[in-house]
Amino acid sequence: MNWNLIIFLCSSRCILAQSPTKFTIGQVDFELDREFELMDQNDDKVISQQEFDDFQEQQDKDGNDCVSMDEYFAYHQGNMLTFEWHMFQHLDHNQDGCLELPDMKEEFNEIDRAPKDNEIEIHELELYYSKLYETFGIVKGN
Ligand SMILES: [Ca+2]
Ligand SMILES: [Ca+2]
Ligand SMILES: [Ca+2]
Repeated sequence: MNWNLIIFLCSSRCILAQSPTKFTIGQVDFELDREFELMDQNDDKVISQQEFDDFQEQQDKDGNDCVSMDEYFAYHQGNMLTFEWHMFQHLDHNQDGCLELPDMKEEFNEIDRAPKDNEIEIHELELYYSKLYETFGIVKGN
C-alpha cells in the first residue's frame, strides 16, 4: 500500500472540493491571447500604458471613470465567469466595486516586470496570469 499516493489523492481532492473554480489552464490561455489582442490596438505585440488605459476606458460604458462589475462582465463575456469574478476582486485594489485608473496603473506595474520597460509583452502577461492561477486555485485539466 502506497500511503504517500493515498495522502496525495486525498489532499488534492480536498483542494478541489474547496475550490469553486472548474475551468482549466487551456481555457484561461485562450482568454489571455484574446485579451492581449484586444488590448494591443496597433498590433506591435506589446501593450503600452496608453493601450492599457484605453482598454480600461472602453469597458467604462457610462464614462464615469469607474468600471463596475456589471460593465466588466459585459465586456468579458464568455464561460469564464468564475475567473472573471476572481479577476475583478483582484483588480479592485481598494475594494470599492470600481476599477479606476489608479487600479490599472498599479496592475500595469505588476505585469510589466521582465523587462520593466513600460511595455507589456505576451510572456509578461502569461507570467502574471500563472501567478494568479495559483492564487485563484486553478488546477491543470482538460
Ligand atoms: Ca501595442
Ligand atoms: Ca462606469
Ligand atoms: Ca515589459
